[in-house]
Amino acid sequence: MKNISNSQLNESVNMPTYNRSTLKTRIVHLGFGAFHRAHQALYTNEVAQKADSDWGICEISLFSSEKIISSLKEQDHLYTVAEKGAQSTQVKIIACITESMHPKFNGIEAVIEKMAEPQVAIVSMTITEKGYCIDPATGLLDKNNELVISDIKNPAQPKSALGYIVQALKLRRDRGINPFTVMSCDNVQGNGHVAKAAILEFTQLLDTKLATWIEQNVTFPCTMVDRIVPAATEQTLSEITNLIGVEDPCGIACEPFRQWVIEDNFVAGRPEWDIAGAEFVDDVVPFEEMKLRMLNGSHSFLAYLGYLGGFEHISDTMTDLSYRKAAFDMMMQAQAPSLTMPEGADLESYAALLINRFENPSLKHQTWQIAMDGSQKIPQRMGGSLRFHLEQGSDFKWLALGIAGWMRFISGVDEQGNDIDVRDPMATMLREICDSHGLNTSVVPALLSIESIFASEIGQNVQVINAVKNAYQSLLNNGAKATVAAL
Ligand code: NAI
Ligand code: CS2
Repeated sequence: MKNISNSQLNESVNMPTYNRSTLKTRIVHLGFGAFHRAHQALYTNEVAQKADSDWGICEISLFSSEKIISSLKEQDHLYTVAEKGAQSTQVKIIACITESMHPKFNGIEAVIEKMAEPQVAIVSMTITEKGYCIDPATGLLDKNNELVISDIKNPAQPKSALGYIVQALKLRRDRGINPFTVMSCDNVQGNGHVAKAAILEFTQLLDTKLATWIEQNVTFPCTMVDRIVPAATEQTLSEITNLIGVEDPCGIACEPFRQWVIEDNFVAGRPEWDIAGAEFVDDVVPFEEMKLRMLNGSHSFLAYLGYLGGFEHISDTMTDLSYRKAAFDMMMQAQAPSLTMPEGADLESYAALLINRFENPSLKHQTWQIAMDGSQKIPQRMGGSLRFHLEQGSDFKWLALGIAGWMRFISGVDEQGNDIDVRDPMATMLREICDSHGLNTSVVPALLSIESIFASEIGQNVQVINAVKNAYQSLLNNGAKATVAAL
């Protein structure tokens, strides 16, 4: 079959010039999704291109994605990233992937054996917020999670990412092989701390000695990751075909901007990602908090209110001045005051840059896509800042409207009476609550009392209940567009 590895690409496309045969699988990555393809893999590719690096990646997806992994194999692990600015597009070919696996093709044992290979120094992850099997409000392991229950019963046949990592670390300890670093690249507040806490708690349930060994030997750096990478569509893939000259089912489009701030805490070495623009720092948490609250918080706000207001993409919401102003105010009035940043951080410029990124008309980032998994996202995008405003006695109307927008969205019916496809790991429970109340403000306290989303000091707070009820009532009476305009 004609593909990127065996065909003449368009003349304008530059293939990396480094010697791929010198790369070793020193990173195993879990979650070959849209984001990783345009972020960590691209940084690693650039390091190989610019320096004498032997860091290659084995790509593994534990859930679904069989098709993308088999396509990647068919094209010799090469694929395209198209960086789409408002005016122009830059194409990059990524060549640092050494191999790929999927438990469905290779079996669970082979995947664990790969992670246990002595030269593997980092196991990294983009497995979405729900992949950590935590209670979103507390950030601690959810022992009732069905994957956790199954993995504790049958640890040699894990299903969760936690189960795979722990099993691989067990093999390494038993064989006297050095441990690897576990690096989360998900949008999770304190992602390294959360990964560590979840893995240790999980291991405690299996083998306390192993838990102690992991605690003493494995590192879990926190990372702040940023690049807007919408899910690929037919249109994206056909644009990529036009740009490179052959079809690339693994191709992905993203914005030109990228940022990666990494806590420099690696137990077995790491690539020099700084060569490609990453920053290594001692404390990532303030940067993570800034990004999660200002970018992702306003993204979720725009996703719920935008979807309800009839906007398909984030860039469409930016063409409405009320939405644009509301997003900026959400960043500056609701989120920025709640942050403690290192000296010199300029949050106003950061907010202006975010609005500019959201405006990019070439990126077709669906409001529906961002609205997904709200139960996992809202606590970290809005919970911390809500707590801050309650303590300060300051205005939190943007947060109240964002939460009301989520509640209206998960009702499953839009403002025209059409069904909404609500995707969330807690969808069944949310559906039952919404159905039992209908489109009525009585649903607000019922949803606010779900403690895994809203800690009781938030969910039971009368001020919060009233503010969200008012916003919800306004959405019912006036619709999303008018409510945002009146904010
Ligand atoms: P995607 O849907 O393209 O890929 C998701 C990946 O996660 C797939 O490889 C899937 O196999 C894996 N996965 C899903 N559920 C899992 C589970 N329970 N356990 C283990 N693996 C699981 O999504 P995308 O865009 O790659 O985003 C993934 C994550 O990356 C996001 O949730 C977010 O935390 C982070 N991220 C995404 C950005 C973006 O703009 N797309 C930007 C910054 C961070
Ligand atoms: C988005 C993020 O899907 C979402 O929830 O808010 O994936 C966002 O695009 C990235 O975090 C940008 O770095």
